[in-house]
Amino acid sequence: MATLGVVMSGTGGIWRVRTITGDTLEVSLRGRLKKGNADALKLTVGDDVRLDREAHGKSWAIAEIFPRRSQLARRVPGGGHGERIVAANVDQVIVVFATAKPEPHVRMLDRFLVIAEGNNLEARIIINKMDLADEAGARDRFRAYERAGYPVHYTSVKKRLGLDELHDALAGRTSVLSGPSGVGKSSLLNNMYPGLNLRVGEISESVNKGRHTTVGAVLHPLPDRGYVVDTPGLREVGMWGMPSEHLDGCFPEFRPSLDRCRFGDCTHVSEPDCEVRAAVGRGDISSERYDSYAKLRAELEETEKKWANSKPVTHSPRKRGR
Ligand SMILES: Nc1nc2c(ncn2[C@@H]2O[C@H](COP(=O)(O)OP(=O)(O)O)[C@@H](O)[C@H]2O)c(=O)[nH]1
Ligand SMILES: [Mg+2]
Ligand SMILES: [Zn+2]
Repeated sequence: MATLGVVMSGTGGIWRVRTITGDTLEVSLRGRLKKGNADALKLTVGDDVRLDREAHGKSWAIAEIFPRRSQLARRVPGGGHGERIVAANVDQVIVVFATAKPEPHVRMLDRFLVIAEGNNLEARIIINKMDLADEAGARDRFRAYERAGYPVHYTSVKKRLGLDELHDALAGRTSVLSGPSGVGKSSLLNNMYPGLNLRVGEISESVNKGRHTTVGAVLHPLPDRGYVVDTPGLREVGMWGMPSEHLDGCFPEFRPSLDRCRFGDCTHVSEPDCEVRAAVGRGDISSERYDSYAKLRAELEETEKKWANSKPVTHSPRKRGR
């Protein structure tokens, strides 16, 4: 007997899978799919799977992982090599910040957006707690993101602002919700989907503290067929060794300029006749976004240097591919 399902969460080798009939089963992974096995795909939240009933038993096991249409990956915390897949089959990344309490951190916002772009995922932004802000000021502050092409939702859970539009943007899609704790992610979801009953005011990171195996993300099915992935532990979010020369393409508003720099491999930091810097000078690219680019670029180059030094000497230097 077999059935199909989607992986909702996993800890310590036990996976919670929601089947197509709406049941939630706790299952394990068939041996030949386990990591260490050469062609095994590392199972993650959002994966579509086939479950088989164990012979002579009542329990089910994951027998097949279907190919992914997309994924969200991040670098392993602690600066190690490799990447961790946060979620599979993701349609969009939604980055949530608040106008205040906590203050928005635009560098972190830019970092999340680069991660979405680097994974070829659409991104949108939520600016919550609009009840604590002057509306015109808040919209001004995030105008550069709208100009870069990101949809920006200005919301307030307290005043119930912008929630219908946000609800529409989530319907029927798999969205990864990320952002610092305290900005109102759980409150937003509870308000739009009262059945979810997520804890408000709780730091999700602490849930898994002290455990050896953690598979951070949790997939929540939505009543209108979409899914939302709640991701703990994004404090350590990194850029999983993206090649530094790909970073400029992860800033959508830079793209029209990239072919027009004098040098084809322009880093847009100090080269003459750089069209990106010219666009910053004209005000076509926001200088804050450009500063984020320069900072992230330096960070990626630093990482590349470290990784190059730690490679075995028998290997000739080679560009990291994906
Ligand atoms: N003033 C105001 N407070 C909010 C709003 N949304 C959430 N909060 C409060 O912000 C705190 C953190 O909310 P929570 O949903 O747990 O944030 P999360 O950590 O991002 O999931 C709670 O005290 C909420 O009541 C809002 O729109 N306005
Ligand atoms: Mg929360
Ligand atoms: Zn340039």
